[in-house]
Amino acid sequence: MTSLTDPSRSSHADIHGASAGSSRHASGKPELPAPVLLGWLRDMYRIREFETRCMQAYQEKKIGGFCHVYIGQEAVAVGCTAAVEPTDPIVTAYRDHGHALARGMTSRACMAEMYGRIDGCAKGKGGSMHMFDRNNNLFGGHGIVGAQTPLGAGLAFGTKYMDEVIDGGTNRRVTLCFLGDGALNQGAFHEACNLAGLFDLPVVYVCENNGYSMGTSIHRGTTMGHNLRVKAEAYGLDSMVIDGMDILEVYHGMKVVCDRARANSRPAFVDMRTYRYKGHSMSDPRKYRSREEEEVWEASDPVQRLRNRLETSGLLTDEAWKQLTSQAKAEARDSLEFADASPVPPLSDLYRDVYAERWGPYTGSSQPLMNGGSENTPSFTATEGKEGIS
Ligand SMILES: Cc1ncc(C[n+]2csc(CCOP(=O)(O)OP(=O)(O)O)c2C)c(N)n1
Ligand SMILES: [Mg+2]
Repeated sequence: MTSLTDPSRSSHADIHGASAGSSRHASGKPELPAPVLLGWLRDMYRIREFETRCMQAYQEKKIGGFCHVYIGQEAVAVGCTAAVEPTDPIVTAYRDHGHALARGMTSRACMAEMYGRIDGCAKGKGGSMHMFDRNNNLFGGHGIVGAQTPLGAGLAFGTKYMDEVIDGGTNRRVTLCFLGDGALNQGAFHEACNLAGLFDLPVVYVCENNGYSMGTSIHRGTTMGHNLRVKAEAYGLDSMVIDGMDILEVYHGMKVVCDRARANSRPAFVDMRTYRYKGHSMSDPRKYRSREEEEVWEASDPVQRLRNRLETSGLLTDEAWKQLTSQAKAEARDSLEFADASPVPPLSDLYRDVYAERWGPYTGSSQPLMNGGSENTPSFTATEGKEGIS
């Protein structure tokens, strides 16, 4: 099967190797090589172009169902993904296109999924909110607010169990579990934090605090909105506030948090301050906030910030920027054409990849039987994430 993984992303070995052995800025933060920074700029821009096209395709009714774009928040997915290894599990909510592309899913597989077509990452059965990529260790894409937070604890439990009980402590992993600020008020999140604290689970909860849960501002709907760290501290989690509009802050902050979680097998919580430029979903006219507020956030745009930084330091020429943007535009256009040409799944697919019978009783090695679809084996084994989805 053709690879659905983008082969041209920045290599994790480059990034982590550099931060381990390079010179340091006056700030004490490790210097990062130019190709890594240019790769991040490219990935953030690719996500933005991709989603701009998604919005157009949605208006043309090529995409159905719900669609929540990530525009404005790109530094979070790209910076966080760079701070962990490709083998570390990631799970997120429904605003998930950025995470999928940052993790290495191709824009073709992502767009075909948006279109509900057979070449989509979930064979067209999931749509916008359910980006899954098992070989890149992306475990969704979840539509119920907060539902992914116990899954994050479960993934961390799974990797810890495999590491400590089965593999003899040789392959420590850390799970990244993204959630919106609205999910802070779900009981599931608090249960998950309690278990993570109790069981020493290596999971980092990244709260993408964009200030709104649909049309409700965080200060109207959430206690201690000005200091979310106290919620995590109540469960014994490490915590940090990070400027999610600056990819360097995201990367460096997350590197510290994730390395610590991995080394100590302890959970952590990050209040990642960010902003979504567009409405909650495609049908939101954003009447609950002012244009002035939006402009303040747009002035600290993550793509422009990194671009300016690279231009000022002579690492990005006008020509290179033009090339980067035109490649990203071409990639997004290509994904639309690919999705349009991909077949609609046959009706018989309704009965594939569903459980054939109830799973149980659990014997320690049993797996649920799947009806006519792929084998349902757990996978924490992907290496560099180059295999694509099988
Ligand atoms: C349990 C549950 N309640 C309500 C909803 C409806 N709903 C969908 S998105 C959303 C807002 C969540 O906001 P937030 O967690 O801040 O994420 P953001 O959209 O800002 O990324 C709500 C209430 C839902 N999907 N699930
Ligand atoms: Mg929110």
